[in-house]
Amino acid sequence: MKNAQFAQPLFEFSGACAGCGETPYIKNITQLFGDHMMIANATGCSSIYSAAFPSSPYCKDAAGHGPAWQNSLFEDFCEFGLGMHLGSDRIRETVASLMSKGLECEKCSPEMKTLFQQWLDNRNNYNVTREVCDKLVPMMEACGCDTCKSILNLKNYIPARSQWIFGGDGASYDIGYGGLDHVLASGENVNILVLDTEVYSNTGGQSSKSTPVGAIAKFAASGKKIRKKDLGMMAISYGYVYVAQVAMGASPVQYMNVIKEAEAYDGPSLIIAYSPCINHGLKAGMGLSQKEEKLAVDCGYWHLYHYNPALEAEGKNPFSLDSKEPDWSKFQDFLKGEVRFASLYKLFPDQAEELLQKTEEFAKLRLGTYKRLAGKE
Ligand SMILES: Cc1ncc(C[n+]2csc(CCOP(=O)(O)OP(=O)(O)O)c2C)c(N)n1
Repeated sequence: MKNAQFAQPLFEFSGACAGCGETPYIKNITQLFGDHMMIANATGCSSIYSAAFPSSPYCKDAAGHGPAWQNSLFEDFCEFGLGMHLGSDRIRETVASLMSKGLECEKCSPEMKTLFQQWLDNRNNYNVTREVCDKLVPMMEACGCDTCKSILNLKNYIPARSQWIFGGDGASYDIGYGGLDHVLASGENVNILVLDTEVYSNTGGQSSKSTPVGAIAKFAASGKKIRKKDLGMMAISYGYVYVAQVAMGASPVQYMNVIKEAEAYDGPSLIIAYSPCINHGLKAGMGLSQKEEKLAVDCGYWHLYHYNPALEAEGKNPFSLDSKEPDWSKFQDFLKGEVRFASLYKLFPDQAEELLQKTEEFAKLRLGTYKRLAGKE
């Protein structure tokens, strides 16, 4: 985690609220993969702070490499990302057939042929393909044969790409869910990051299926009455989707491991990232939003886990519960530290206690499910 902070972020100076829980996840992902990332962004806070005209926080490094970013609709962001991925994959197929042709070419040098072969053997490996690209491009320019000219027309597709899809919980759990499910089911190698603020943040905090029971939100003015949807569990049911729940402020190491593993997994990944938001009304202030993530995990409000389908093939349990046994005695205090829960005591004093006990009860039920999956119960 510490070393990663020496890498240049390719997401900087965003227009997000101070203390936003979403942006640190994005900043960190660009430190790891920014120079070869493509991002499809759902409409929501993350599209607004990323495209507040006339500037964008996405930038490039000294070599001119940086994330390619575009915003799509709320309801089709995952399909949009899948399209980006399939489009570049199709073009890279053409690069592959041209490189194979180059192997037979009389004009291409033996050194170039070694590089063509190296690319064909490692075409999804960014480091190898970037190195091959840097060496090959001047050689192909010098060679000038028809095959080299055709490859040079597609030179931006020589290095492997990392496809990301960003969206909030409103997009992921609700309005874009059909598409998210479809894209997960496709088995394609895309990484979906859900910036989970448990409300529709950008439009002022409407209730989503991620809003937990007891939380006050728009359309749930007296506190939400039913429990939160478990998006991760739904995705796990496929058995071939890498799924994780993270909270950077609670465990930066778990977050870092998950992000690297999810990106490396050759299939769909879904990372659900707990993101404190101004809509939560943190009594400690947004300056302590990372600490709030830790409090959420310590008291059992949020749980950390990852499900790596690759482990199943090795005969291991693919599900790992990464957070420690919570201290449930801190749960109600945690709720009292956020206006979205605490104001129930003022507005609906006769119902507050019962509803907020349900918040705790459902958090316990969720953890029970995770423990059973982890083989800890
Ligand atoms: C189909 C559709 N409905 C509503 C909107 C208006 N809208 C734009 S952003 C947004 C909230 C997004 O919430 P979420 O996905 O949770 O992301 P967050 O803002 O919390 O990061 C809404 C409702 C829209 N753009 N498209």
